Amino acid sequence: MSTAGKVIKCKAAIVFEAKGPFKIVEIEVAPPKAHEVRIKILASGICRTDDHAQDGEIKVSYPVIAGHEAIGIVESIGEGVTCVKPGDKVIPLCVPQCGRCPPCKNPEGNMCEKSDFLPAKGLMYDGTSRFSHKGKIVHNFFSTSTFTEYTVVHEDAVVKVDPAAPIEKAVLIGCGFSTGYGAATKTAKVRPGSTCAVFGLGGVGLSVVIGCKTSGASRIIGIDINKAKFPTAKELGATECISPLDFKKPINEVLHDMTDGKGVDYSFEVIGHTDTMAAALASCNKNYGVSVMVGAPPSAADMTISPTLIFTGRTWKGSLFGGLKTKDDIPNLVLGVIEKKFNLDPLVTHVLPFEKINEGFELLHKGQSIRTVLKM
Ligand code: COD
Ligand code: ZN
Repeated sequence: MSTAGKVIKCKAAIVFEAKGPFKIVEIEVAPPKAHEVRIKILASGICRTDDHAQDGEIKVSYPVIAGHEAIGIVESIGEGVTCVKPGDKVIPLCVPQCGRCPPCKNPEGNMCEKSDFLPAKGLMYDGTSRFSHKGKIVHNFFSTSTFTEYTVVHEDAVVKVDPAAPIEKAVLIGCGFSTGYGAATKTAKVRPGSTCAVFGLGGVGLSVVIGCKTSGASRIIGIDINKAKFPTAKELGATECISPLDFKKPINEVLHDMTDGKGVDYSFEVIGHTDTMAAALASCNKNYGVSVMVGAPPSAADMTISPTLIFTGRTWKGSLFGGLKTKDDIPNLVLGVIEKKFNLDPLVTHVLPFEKINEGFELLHKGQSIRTVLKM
C-alpha cells in the first residue's frame, strides 16, 4: 500500500535536551510539501558533528533528530520536484546546493546560502517541521536528520546516486569521506610528489590521507596521539606515523626536522583544537606551504598567531565539506566507490542496528571506532 501523501509513523532517535541520550521513540513524519522529498533511510553513519549536536557544543534547538551522513531511497516527492523520483537511491546533503546563490555560482564556493548552520534553525524553508512526537514538533538537523527511518528534506538537499552504490560504504560519502578527501583534492589541490602532514587520524583524517595518496603525494606523515590509528593510516597510504607524545620538541619542529628544515608542502588539521591548528600552520613551508583547517574550531575559541607565519607566503585555508559542491561532486565520489577507486573498507569499523545508536556513540567516545554505520 502506497504511503505517498500520508503521515508515516516510524522510529527515530531523538535527543530531547543537551547531553541527553538518543531515545528511540515513535514519531510522525508528515508528507513532503512542494519542492520537498521524503526519504526512507537505509543506513546512517555516526559523525563527530552529531556528537556535538547531542552534547550542546553545536547550538541546536531541542528536541532534535540528529544524523546527517546517510543513504536512502526516495519514498515520495512533493509538487514540483524534478531532481529525484520515488525509488531513486539518494544521499541527503548536509550542505545543500541550491545552484542560485553566490557561493553556489562561484566555482570555489560551496557554503550554499540555504545551509542550516551557524546558526541552525532546525526547520524546513517555510519555518515548520515535518517531524512530530506526541503532538509536539521535533527539529531537524543540518538540513537532513537521518537518525530516523524516514526523513523529509528540501530538493536542494538531496542528490540521486548510482543504484549500485554499496550502502555501508557509500553512506560515508554523505559527510566523513568527502570532507577529508575534498580537503586534500579540492581545497589544498595537493600536487604529485609533495609532502603532506595530517594531524588527526579519525575517519576524516584518514580520508585526507586517501585524498593525498590519490593526488600522488610522495610522503604522507600521519600524526595522532592514539597509536592504534597508525596501522590503518599506513594501509591507506601514510608513509610515516608519529605521536606528539613521543617527542619533547613541539610537533611542528619535529616535522621541520623530518623535512630537512623545509617544512611540509601541505598540512591538514583534522582534530578541531586551536593548538593543533597553530602547529599545523607552523609545520608547513614558510614560503609556499598550505595549511588546511578541516576540524571545526570550538565555538568559543579565539587564537593568536604570529603574522610572520603568513607574511612570508604560507597560505591558511578553511575547508567545509572538503570544499566540494555536494550535488555536483557526490555522485562522482559514489562512482569512485563502485569502481573501487577508493578503498573505504578500513574506515567502517562497526555496523550496528539502528537501535544500538548509543552503543555507537560510546565506541566513538572511547576512540574504538573509526566510523560506525547504523542500519535501519
Ligand atoms: N594531537 C594529535 N591527535 C589528536 C589530538 C592531538 N592533540 N587530539 C585528538 N587527536 C586524534 C584522536 O586520537 C583521533 O584519532 C583524531 O584526532 C580525531 O578523530 P575522530 O574520530 O574523533 O573524529 P573524525 O575524524 O570523525 O572528525 C574529526 C573532525 C575534526 C573533522 C570533526 O570533529 C569536525 O570538526 N568536523 C567538521 C568538519 C566539516 O566540514 N564537517 C562537515 C559536516 S559534519
Ligand atoms: Zn559530519
